[in-house]
Amino acid sequence: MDYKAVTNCRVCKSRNLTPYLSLGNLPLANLLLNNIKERVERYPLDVLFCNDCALSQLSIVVNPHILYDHYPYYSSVSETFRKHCEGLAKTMKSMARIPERPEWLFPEINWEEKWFPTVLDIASNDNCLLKECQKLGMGVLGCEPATNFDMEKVLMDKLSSHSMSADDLIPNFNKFFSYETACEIASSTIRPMWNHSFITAQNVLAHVDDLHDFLKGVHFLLDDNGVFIAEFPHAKNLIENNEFDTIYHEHLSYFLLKPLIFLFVECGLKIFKVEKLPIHGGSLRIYASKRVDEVDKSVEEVLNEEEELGLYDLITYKNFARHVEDVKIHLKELLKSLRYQGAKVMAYGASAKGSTLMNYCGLDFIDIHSIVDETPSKIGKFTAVSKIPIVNKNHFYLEQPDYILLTAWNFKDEMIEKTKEIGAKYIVPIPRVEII
Ligand code: DWN
Ligand code: ZN
Repeated sequence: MDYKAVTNCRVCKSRNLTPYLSLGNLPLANLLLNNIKERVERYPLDVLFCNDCALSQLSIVVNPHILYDHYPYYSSVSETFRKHCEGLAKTMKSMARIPERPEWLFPEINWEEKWFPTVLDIASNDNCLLKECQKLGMGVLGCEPATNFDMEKVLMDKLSSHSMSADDLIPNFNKFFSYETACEIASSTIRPMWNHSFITAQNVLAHVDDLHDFLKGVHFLLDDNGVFIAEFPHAKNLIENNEFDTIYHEHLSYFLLKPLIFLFVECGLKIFKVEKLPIHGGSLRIYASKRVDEVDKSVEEVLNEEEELGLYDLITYKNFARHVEDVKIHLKELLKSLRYQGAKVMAYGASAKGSTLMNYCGLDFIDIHSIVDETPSKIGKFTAVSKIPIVNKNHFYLEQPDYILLTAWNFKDEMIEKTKEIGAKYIVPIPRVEII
């Protein structure tokens, strides 16, 4: 079976789930075709609201091996994201406290300068974060189930111009993270988890079906002074900014802080601080530990904000669902009128969210000439169903488009900066269709 239906809330196990948005039967967002005749499976893309804990979640779970055994998305392609990771690495370094043992072990050493923790990054992708941690001297270990990253590492390093010597190689557990994987990591000699270590999980919680098992693994590996740091798109931004294109089969959950606090407590972890980040259309970064003396006021502030915005009420989600269709109507109208004018429209970013946008709106190669993407593994392929060719950045200069649709609008500034000399106008689809 390719997928299973969700009957109980992933966080609180309630069966009181109400569907509020259906985007139709869509292909998997990161499925790219080698040729346009390939057969493409479609899966229902419907979102449910848990009336008990306010978690939004998809109505189905696609077999993760289909989604992730080969994963074409490389985090390092975006300089904005690399800088974001650099910031997180520096934050961890500044939080690292020397454990007691080294001080008495070698009293002549200045441990404040010399002590660096080990960072285990879950779903480490192309090591974007771990490379930044490594630059600061930290011990690093990745856990990434996709098999393609090792093979393409050299190519990616050239691309991101952050060269890697053999000494810098980052050990990776080629597995989905779970309690079982955590036990293997703990028993392995590959890189021991040290006292005061960090476990990071950027943009992975939303992809996990069994969150209890995942956090059991985190709890098992984390020592009493360790910190778990997770980042995920905040469902507040999904609703407020009409970011419906971030809904696709990989994203099983759309998190508010409230259900996560409940979940973490159940798993023996306490969230002690929350930060709002602009990355990926607006994300939260949460800090959690086993032992917490003081909870930062940011936790209460975010909870209050969620409540004031009505994010714990079903009606808010039903209203959101009504706005989603506006984008479809306006984008289709705009592209149709541009076609009648003879304008050439290309897109920038063969992103997963671009797949939802184009397939939900029913766009194809007649509306969009081609999509530029700088990820080597995406170039030369075609988007599923919409059948739009993915080409390298030189094609902007060859084709001289009149308009560029920003299918990765979350990296708008970086993309405009990189293409401004082309002189095209930009179509920004989210939160509403706009030309700039
Ligand atoms: O959770 C997920 C989110 C965080 O990232 C994953 N499921 C997959 C991914 O979603 P996405 O594909 O919608 O993300 P991005 O990062 O918005 O995709 C941007 C695309 O554009 C990538 O294919 C890289 C490409 N790109 C580029 O070619 N040049 C991006 C930038 C910034 C550029 O300058
Ligand atoms: Zn629930």
